[in-house]
Amino acid sequence: MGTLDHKTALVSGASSGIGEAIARALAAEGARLILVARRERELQRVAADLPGAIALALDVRDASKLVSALAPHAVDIAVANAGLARGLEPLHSGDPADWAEMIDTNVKGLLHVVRAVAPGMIERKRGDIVLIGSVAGRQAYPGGNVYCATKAAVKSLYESMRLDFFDKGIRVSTVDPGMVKTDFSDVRFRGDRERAAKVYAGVDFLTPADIADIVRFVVTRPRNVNIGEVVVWSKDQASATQVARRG
Ligand code: NDP
Ligand code: 8X3
Repeated sequence: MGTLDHKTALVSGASSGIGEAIARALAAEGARLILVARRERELQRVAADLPGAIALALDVRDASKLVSALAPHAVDIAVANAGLARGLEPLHSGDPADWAEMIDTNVKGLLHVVRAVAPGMIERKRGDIVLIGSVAGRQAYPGGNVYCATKAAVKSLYESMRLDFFDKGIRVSTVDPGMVKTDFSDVRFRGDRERAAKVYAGVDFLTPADIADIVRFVVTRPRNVNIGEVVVWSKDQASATQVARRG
């Protein structure tokens, strides 16, 4: 018996990294998973390990497809995790197309996920919404500009969602990690693996499983408990800009 038996959990960005680990952790508690991301093959790889999981190859930027694909499902737990960074340039040399991609995915995509599941939760008077923010939303760092702003927006939306949903049986949480070793920096630097590897070099970084364990804890508390904001650092990271490196 798991604590999430008979629950349906949606995880966006479940095709890799933190989202994949969250999906696996919630499935281990008995939840039936709905996995959302764009790369179907990666989603199928994850779904193959999770009995009863449904893979929806979708872009969270497409609100109407998300709403219609999720309409047949009663989602008890939604983890809005899909997100990305592009580039690390100062604003005066940044690419507006990169800004649009980050804002559309990290802010509007997250809103689309919540908009798709919240009406059903309100009808059932019960639900859990977990946002994956970032320490980058609490402290800006050089070149982080638009990415940091999108994560600051996630923190603000977390506060708004609590106000919108607190009297409707829905718990809202934000889990805000520091450096986690995933494909995040490969994506940010568009496949420049050498540059991406330097981000994590010599650091006892967080793992996706560390974050998944926290999300699992958040959604398995007794119903009277709502863990609001969780900020998670690697022990080697003091702030967005201060990281102890060995070697
Ligand atoms: P990954 O690159 O490993 O995972 C990102 C996930 O988001 C993938 O599953 C990707 O799937 C999905 N995704 C991206 N864009 C879209 C889209 N338009 N529609 C649907 N899915 C999308 O990185 P992480 O696991 O590190 O990132 C997960 C979240 O954690 C992000 O929100 C990130 O900002 C946040 N975060 C990461 C930290 C880190 O240090 N790694 C620290 C703090 C927060 P696909 O490409 O298949 O669509
Ligand atoms: C991802 C963590 O510090 O690389 O949100 O931006 S950081």
